[in-house]
Amino acid sequence: MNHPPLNVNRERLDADIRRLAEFTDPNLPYTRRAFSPEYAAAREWLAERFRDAGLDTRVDAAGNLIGRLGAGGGPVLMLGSHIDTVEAGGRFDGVVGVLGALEIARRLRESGAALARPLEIVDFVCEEPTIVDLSPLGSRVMAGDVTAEMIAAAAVPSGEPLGEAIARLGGDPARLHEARRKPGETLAYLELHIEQGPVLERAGADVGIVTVIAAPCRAVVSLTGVADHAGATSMADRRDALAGAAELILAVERAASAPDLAQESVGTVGFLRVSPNMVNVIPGRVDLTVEARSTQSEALLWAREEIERSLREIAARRGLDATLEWRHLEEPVPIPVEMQDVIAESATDLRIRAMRLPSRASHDAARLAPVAPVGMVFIPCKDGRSHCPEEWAETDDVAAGAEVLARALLELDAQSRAVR
Ligand code: HGY
Ligand code: MN
Ligand code: MN
Repeated sequence: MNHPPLNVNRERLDADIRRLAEFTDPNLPYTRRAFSPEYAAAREWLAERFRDAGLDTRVDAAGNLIGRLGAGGGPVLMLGSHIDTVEAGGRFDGVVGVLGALEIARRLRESGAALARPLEIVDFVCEEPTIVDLSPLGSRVMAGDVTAEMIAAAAVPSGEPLGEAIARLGGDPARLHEARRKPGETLAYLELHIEQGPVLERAGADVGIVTVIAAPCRAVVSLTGVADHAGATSMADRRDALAGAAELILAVERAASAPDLAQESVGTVGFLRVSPNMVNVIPGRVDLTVEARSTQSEALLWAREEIERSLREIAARRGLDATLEWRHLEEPVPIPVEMQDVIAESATDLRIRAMRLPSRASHDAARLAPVAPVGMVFIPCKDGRSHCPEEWAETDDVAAGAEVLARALLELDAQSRAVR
């Protein structure tokens, strides 16, 4: 690979990351939920930055923000990620991928490095599970995995119809099919992302080459017992929905920590709502979410079946009614070895210490895999923390990751010249 380093502008990248972090819910650190006012304002700012960079900028029918460098038709190269966050999240999850892509596009223009293929950089709308069963929304629409009918039936947490929320961002659900990419239309999709775990930092590696993306499976669960007087109801007479939920939470933890699954699987109850949620009332109902993830399909299936079995046993023993609905099912996504290798070679040429590792988090890349060869470059994050205000990545690492990504992009572009 004899491509000159792109020399991403570290100071400009740092300033963009700091500025984007300012678009947050004023009452919460680093909260920019998809479709929120702060998200819309951040989108305006980002679109302006795309235009300043000389990119042909538009919002596709799904609400994805797309900046294009290079005219001409035919298959494109694509870089991207997302700028929406979880609640009280961080400043780098998704952000380093979008701003890293923008910086690469700017440096390509400034350096005059002409690509053979058009380059599109994308901020995918609603990557985080703001809508449990449709996120990551923008990349799934692009891959044909979310249809107009599914959008028409959905609403954002505020109750606003999802179609209207998408239209507010400049999308057009009535023309959703136009946002779809068929296999062959995208030569390669590359995503720069923080690892969101501790592996790179502990290994002293500067970048990670993702080998497989773990699959998140998410279920909504309700447990219904009998709300009653907390003082006058004997323990033997109770049907306490929250006590049942407590047992289920531990059962999820056990299922994910089973000896032959450990390391590959995780399980979490991240959301729980108690009704009526009063100090002197026995909880009559609990609604919660269960999430199971693994890089191994069979482990994921086992964990899901074990969680369902536990729920049935707990409900029967405690006289509770229980429902469980898997609203989001994914399979682990292996990264093509040739995509891993082009990234590995790129890091070697740049004398950047790299290692291959699985992604325990999920990403837009996972959803684009059915329609494009995908690759991911990870950078370390401090103490492996993410999805919290403590999330931190060094700008030097972001710049190094962007440099590796850019070199891999240039190589994929060069390889595509050979195939006309
Ligand atoms: O949950 C995830 O893995 C991603 O951050 N949406
Ligand atoms: Mn995230
Ligand atoms: Mn992310």
